[in-house]
Amino acid sequence: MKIVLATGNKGKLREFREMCDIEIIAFSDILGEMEIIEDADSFKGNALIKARTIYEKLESDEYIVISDDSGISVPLLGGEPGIYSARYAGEGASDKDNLHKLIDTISSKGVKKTSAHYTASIAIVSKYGEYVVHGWMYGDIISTSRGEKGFGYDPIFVPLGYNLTLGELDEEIKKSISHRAKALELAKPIIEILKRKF
Ligand code: ITT
Repeated sequence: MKIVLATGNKGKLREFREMCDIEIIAFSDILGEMEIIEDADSFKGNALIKARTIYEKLESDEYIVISDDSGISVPLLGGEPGIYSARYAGEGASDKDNLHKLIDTISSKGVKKTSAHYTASIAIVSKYGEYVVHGWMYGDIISTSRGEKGFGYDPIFVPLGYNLTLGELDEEIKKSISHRAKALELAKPIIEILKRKF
């Protein structure tokens, strides 16, 4: 039995590896790079598409496949970018392009700070069934990028109860409060039970 992470996002892979004490293989190390069409209308739906696609491509029932679909939602923008966070600035946009699009969008509304939250949906697919868990992190986004830590929208996200962005805060703090950490806390016992079944 092996655990495979169905993500092409290096930031997610790093965080999963740092937060789990089990060996996690990147799907690309087995299957090479692959584009997966994420056309569901929810984080849960897209997480399931990614985990199911990789599970099927692996063509072996000896794997537990985990995926993460995540994003940032801004109530001022009607919940955008939400499930479109990875392509907010268009198809093929980089993290920096998306970050600057969000800064420009809130700035154009005359706002320097507004509430936002991250969502992470983690799907687990194996021969013993499919599971999905969620985690959230609430805070504000600001119109100035600060700090180099984390990835994606982290340089403008200030978690509730803090004054610094996730780009500036110690990475240990993100690992203790993040949407991904919270979803993983729910995913870990499921993975443990599944591991024992193999
Ligand atoms: P995979 O689908 O291959 O996992 P992706 O980057 O396309 O990689 P998503 O479709 O789930 O992943 O999009 C998530 C986007 O939301 C990601 O590109 C980031 O911009 C943002 N995001 C999610 N979690 C984040 C976090 O912890 N910190 C900063 N940005 C995050």
